[in-house]
Amino acid sequence: MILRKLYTLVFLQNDSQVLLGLKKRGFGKDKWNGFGGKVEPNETIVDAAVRELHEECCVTVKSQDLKNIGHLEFTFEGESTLMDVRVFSTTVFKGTPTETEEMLPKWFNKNDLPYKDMWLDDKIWLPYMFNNKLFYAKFHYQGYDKILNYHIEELESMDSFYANKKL
Ligand code: 6U4
Repeated sequence: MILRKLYTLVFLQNDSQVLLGLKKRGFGKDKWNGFGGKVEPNETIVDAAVRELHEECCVTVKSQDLKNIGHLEFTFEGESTLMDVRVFSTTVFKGTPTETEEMLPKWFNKNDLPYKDMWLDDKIWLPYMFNNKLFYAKFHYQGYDKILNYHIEELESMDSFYANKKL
């Protein structure tokens, strides 16, 4: 039996840059990543995305400004959990990204990202995000530094993807 766990992942962008955070603790420590975390019981996915972004870098977004642009699934050899990660993006936000106990935020040029200190899968799907393409991708890892296999596809709409997907 696979246990599916829901997570959010939010990217703030402008024309040339994207905000990443250096994770200071927990899963993905020392990697540059988007902002997000577990969806708590009794909150919607988008509300979790808004909450985690604020908790991790003190930036405020309105839920209606967050665009769901992708769906990621991660499994790890020998583990029964599937990480179901809902990816969001926005160019509209309030506040200055500020370091917290969990994340050190920094703006990067989209064509000069610190890929060697990011999850290996990011370089496979981030180009979809930067080219405004919706995507679904799944990755099967051995440990945290090796992808055994993966699949990625462009989607026409997230709504029709979720309507057809059994979750
Ligand atoms: P706590 O218990 O508060 O430390 P929480 O913040 O709820 O945890 P966390 O930080 O474990 O959750 O969430 C993991 C974050 O990492 C989510 O935003 C999803 C993201 N993530 C997981 N695997 C990823 C991967 N391979 N590539 C990527 N982001 C990933 O870019």
